[in-house]
Amino acid sequence: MKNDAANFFDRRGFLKAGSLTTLTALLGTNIVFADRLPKQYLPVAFDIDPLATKNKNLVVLNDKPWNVETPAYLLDDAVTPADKMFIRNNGLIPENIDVANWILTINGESVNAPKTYTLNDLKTKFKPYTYQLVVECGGNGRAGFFPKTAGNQWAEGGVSCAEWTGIRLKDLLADVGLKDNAVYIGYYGKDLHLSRDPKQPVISRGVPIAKALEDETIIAWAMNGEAIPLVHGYPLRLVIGGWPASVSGKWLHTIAIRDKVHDGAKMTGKSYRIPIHPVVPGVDPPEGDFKIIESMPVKSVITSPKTGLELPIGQTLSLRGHAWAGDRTVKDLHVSIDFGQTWQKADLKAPKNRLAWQHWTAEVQMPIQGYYEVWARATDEVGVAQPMVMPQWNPEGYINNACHRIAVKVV
Ligand SMILES: Nc1nc2c(c(=O)[nH]1)N[C@H]1C(S)=C(S)[C@@H](COP(=O)(O)O)O[C@H]1N2
Ligand SMILES: [Mo]
Repeated sequence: MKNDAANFFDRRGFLKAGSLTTLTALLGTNIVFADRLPKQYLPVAFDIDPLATKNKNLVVLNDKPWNVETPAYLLDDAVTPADKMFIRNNGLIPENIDVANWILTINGESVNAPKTYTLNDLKTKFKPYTYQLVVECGGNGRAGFFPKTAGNQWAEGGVSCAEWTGIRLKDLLADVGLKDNAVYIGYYGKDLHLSRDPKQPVISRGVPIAKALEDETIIAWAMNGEAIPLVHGYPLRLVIGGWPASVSGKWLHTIAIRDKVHDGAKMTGKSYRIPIHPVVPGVDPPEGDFKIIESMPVKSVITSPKTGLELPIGQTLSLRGHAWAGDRTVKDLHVSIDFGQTWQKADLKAPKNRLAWQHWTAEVQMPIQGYYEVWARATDEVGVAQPMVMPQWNPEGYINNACHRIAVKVV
C-alpha cells in the first residue's frame, strides 16, 4: 500500500468500493460511517498519506498542502534517504498516475517543432547519469527572519542531497532541436491545485537556458537507485541542483523552451524573488523592485550531535555536518563554541560531484561546565561566508543562510 494513498479514492475523492473492501479486511471489522469520511481521507488507523514512508520524527509544517521538514540531526546521512527527505508541495499530489502512458512533451516558442517522449524513450535513447544534488527550498530558514514573514516556517531542514538518476536535459534538447532565441525553460507538472480545479496551475517555474544546459541538470526517474517516491515527483522529475528547489519540477509532463523569461505560476510577482536593493526589515517594495533568486547562498548544517546534548566535562565533542554553496563549492568550514568570537577550522571533504553537498567534521573541547552553542560557518570558493546572524531581510522570507546553531550543556 506504500505510496499509493491516491489510488484508494475515485475521481471525486471518495473511497472506491474496492478500497473499502480492502480496508475492511485489513481492519478485521467494518468502517461504520465509511460513507461520511471526508473527501481524500483514509481512516487514520492506516496512516496512509504522503508520510507513510517517512520517518516519524519529521516535522509537519502544513498538511494541505504537505510541507514537512527534516530536523537537522536527521540530515546526518551522506546521501539523504527517502524517509528523511523534506516535502514541499504547493498543491495536491496527482492521483491515478498512469506510468505506462506517461509522456514528456518538449514545446515552446524556441523549439524547431514540439516533440514527445515516453518514459521508455528517455530510458533507452539517451545516456543515463547519476548525480548527488542539493535540493533546498528557497524558503529554508524562513523561521529565522524577524519581523516574521508569511509562508511555511522552515527552520533549517528544508534541504536534501539525494542521488538522482536520469538523462541530461541538454542531451534531450539536442535531440529536439532549439532555435537560437531560446532564453529560458519552464516546467509543468501533473499536481492539482488545492481547489482541485484542473485548469488552475499549481506551480510552473524554470531557469535560464545556460543553467538548463549544464551537465547536472537532469530529467530523473530514479532517486537513490529506486523509482522516485510519489511525493517527490514519481514517475519523472526535473532536478536542478544549487538553485531554489522550486525549479526542480515534480510529476513532470512538459518542458517549454521559451524565448523570454518563463511566466508560469509562481515565476512572476514576488514568488521566489527578493528585492533588488536591500530594504529595511518590514518594508515591502513594489513588484518591479524584485529579482528572481538564482544560485542559492553558501550554507551549512550541524547534523551531529542533535541540539540539546548534555556532555560530561572533559569529554571531546565530535561534530559533523554538511556544507553547500549553490553553484559554487565550499572552501572552508569553521566552528565556534564562543558565539563567534573565535573559530576553529573543520575538516572539509570535496563534493561527490559538482552541486553535491560537502561533508565536514570537527572536534571541540569545552573549558568548563555550563551552556554553550556550537556554530558552524561555511565560506564559498570566492570568499563569501555565511552571516552569523540574520542576513538581509526580505518580504517573502527567502534564502536565510545564517549560521546553524546547536545547544550543548557541559555537566
Ligand atoms: N510539480 C511540482 N513541483 C514542485 C513543487 C510543487 O508543488 N509541484 N514544489 C517545489 C518546491 S517549492 C520545492 S522546495 C521542491 C520540494 O521537493 P521535495 O518535496 O521533493 O523535497 O519541489 C519543487 N517542485
Ligand atoms: Mo520551495
